[in-house]
Amino acid sequence: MSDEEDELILSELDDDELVEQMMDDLYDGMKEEIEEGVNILLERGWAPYKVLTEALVAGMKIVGNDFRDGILFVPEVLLAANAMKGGMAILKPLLAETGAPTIGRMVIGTVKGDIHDIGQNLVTMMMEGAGFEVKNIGINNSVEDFLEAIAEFDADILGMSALLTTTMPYMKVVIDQMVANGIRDDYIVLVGGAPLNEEFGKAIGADAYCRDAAVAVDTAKQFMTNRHNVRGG
Ligand code: B1M
Repeated sequence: MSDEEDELILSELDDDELVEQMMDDLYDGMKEEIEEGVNILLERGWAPYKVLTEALVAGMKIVGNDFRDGILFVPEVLLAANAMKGGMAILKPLLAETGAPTIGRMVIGTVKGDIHDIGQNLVTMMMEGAGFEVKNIGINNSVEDFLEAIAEFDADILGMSALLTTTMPYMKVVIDQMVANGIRDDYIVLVGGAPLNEEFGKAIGADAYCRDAAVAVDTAKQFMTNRHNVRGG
């Protein structure tokens, strides 16, 4: 690395250069630099959601592509994920700061066999920011984990996340068990994760597939409104 690069001062970069640099830093798993970049963009008046999507999520997409193409390997991707989480931790309270009244309760978790949690953590943050109460039960959840959590938390919505083509069929296992227990229609079931699509969501009996966290918020709001209308009369 040259002296010039050693002396790079993030706060001296303009917005475009900084975002580009943050993508490089995310790629290199540099958590402190990511945290600093996030803080600088916020100080410059960027909305937390803009920082999240345009710097962090966009940066993670590049990591994902190179992981797919065999350029990056698990240890590097773990470091990138750790750097991303550092940035998300700063944004979390800001996204949740709307002071909106609770509009619904959701349990969310990644399905059995799957340990990817960045996407569902992001959905959690955005849902909380929109006024939902969310219980995030983490990774690698069995049918029993999901069913216990929705009952205990008195959830309106069950959200399931899967990032692997090998784990996404487990969502159907959960939904089938809900049907067998006669509780399927008591909950709104939303599913998401990179390998899913709308067709898959329909095929497994979910209420909706959510492409990203913003869609998850809109979809959840829509279903909650319909639910209240039905209940109200
Ligand atoms: Co993994 N991994 N990974 N990985 N990993 C993927 C998913 C992969 C696509 C990479 C690739 O090849 N391009 C590939 C899956 C291929 C496939 O199944 N077809 C893959 C693989 C193969 C693996 C391993 C098998 C690798 C190995 O060991 N050889 C292994 C499996 C581990 C396991 O789960 N059992 C593995 C491991 C890992 C790490 C541990 C290194 C790390 C995870 C760290 C962590 O999460 N704490 C990791 C990562 C980081 C990725 C990529 C690079 C990034 C995922 C991510 O965080 N994206 C990923 C590549 C990719 O997705 N392009 C990849 C950012 C996040 C914001 O997006 O999660 O899509 P996403 O969430 C979005 C939407 O999908 C949606 O909203 C979110 C926000 O907008 N959404 C929901 C998600 N969940 C939702 C739930 C909802 C609603 C919306 O409910 C209502």
